[in-house]
Amino acid sequence: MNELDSLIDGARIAFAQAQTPSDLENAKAQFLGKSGRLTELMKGMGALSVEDKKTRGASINLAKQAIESALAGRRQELVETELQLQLKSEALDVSLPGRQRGLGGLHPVSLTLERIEGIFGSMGFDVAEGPEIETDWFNFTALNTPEDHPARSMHDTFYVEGGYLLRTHTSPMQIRHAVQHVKKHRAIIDAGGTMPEIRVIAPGRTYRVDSDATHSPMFHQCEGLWVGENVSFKDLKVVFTDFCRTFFESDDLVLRFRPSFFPFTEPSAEIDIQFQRGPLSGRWLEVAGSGQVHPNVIRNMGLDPEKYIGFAFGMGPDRLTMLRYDVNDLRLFFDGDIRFLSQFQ
Ligand code: 2NM
Repeated sequence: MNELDSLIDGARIAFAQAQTPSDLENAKAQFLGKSGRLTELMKGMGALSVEDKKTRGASINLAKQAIESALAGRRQELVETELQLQLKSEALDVSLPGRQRGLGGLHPVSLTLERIEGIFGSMGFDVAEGPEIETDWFNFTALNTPEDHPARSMHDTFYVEGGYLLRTHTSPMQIRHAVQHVKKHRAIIDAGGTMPEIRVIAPGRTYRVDSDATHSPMFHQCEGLWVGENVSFKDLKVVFTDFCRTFFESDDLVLRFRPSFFPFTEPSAEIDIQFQRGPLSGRWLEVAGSGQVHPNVIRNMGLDPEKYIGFAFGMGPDRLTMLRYDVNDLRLFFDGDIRFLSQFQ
């Protein structure tokens, strides 16, 4: 192998060994640089004859071209390799699942309210919803609550600006609904005809100045009202018994109506339930208050208490939720801890 061929071979080997563009530039300098091997050969031509210079020059030029082409080839290879590495390191796995928005769900108390509405709905009750900021009239006076009743004190009720208050129960909604109903059927009533019965429940948020393990300043209530010309305590008992058995999915659930007192009903009764099976079996649990709507309240609905009679009840959906799901601290419902709340989905 002549000197020039071995020089070309040497260059190819050196270029092949270069792993980076800067390696390659160093290798290039060794052969094509100012004091590179090829340049040295050219400098050595000075002593040759004109004839020899021609042939030698042509040979060196060919060698130079071969080295430059080897260099260009290797450069291209390195660019390719670098691109492949970059593509690999920046690769996206398009088959990975995307970042998903968590599925929302209903609050356990909302689930209970939906359940209550479904059961009473199937028994022909409407659902009435209305203001949480109420007037003294709808929250107390219309419900036959005396001026000096302790529930009206600032220790028990949240008063807000303008003489308004945060409703302490959902009964004011019963009055609002009854008044609307009576207005709608005024003509029939005045003509001495038969007004369609009022059958309604009022679920929603209520507020009292109270806060411990079993009381929250905001809590839920659901009141029920049934007014007609021919309604009796028997109807209240049947409806509420059926409700409790359906709600707790327990056909042998027993109810007890215990005499009590409320300003808006007379007579009044506390309603207790007793499970016959399960962890709570045998214990009496208070779940609602009830009674025959007081004649003064019937009058405030715009009806004649000599002709119309009503039965009402009020229960706490928060407590019903605790019983149904065996939760022992009311505050868990209102802490907003997603780990607790997501268990009910
Ligand atoms: C209760 C207990 C007893 C009640 C009364 C009325 C109305 F509007 F007819 F007067 N609504 N709800 C009532 C009766 C509520 O809760 C413990």
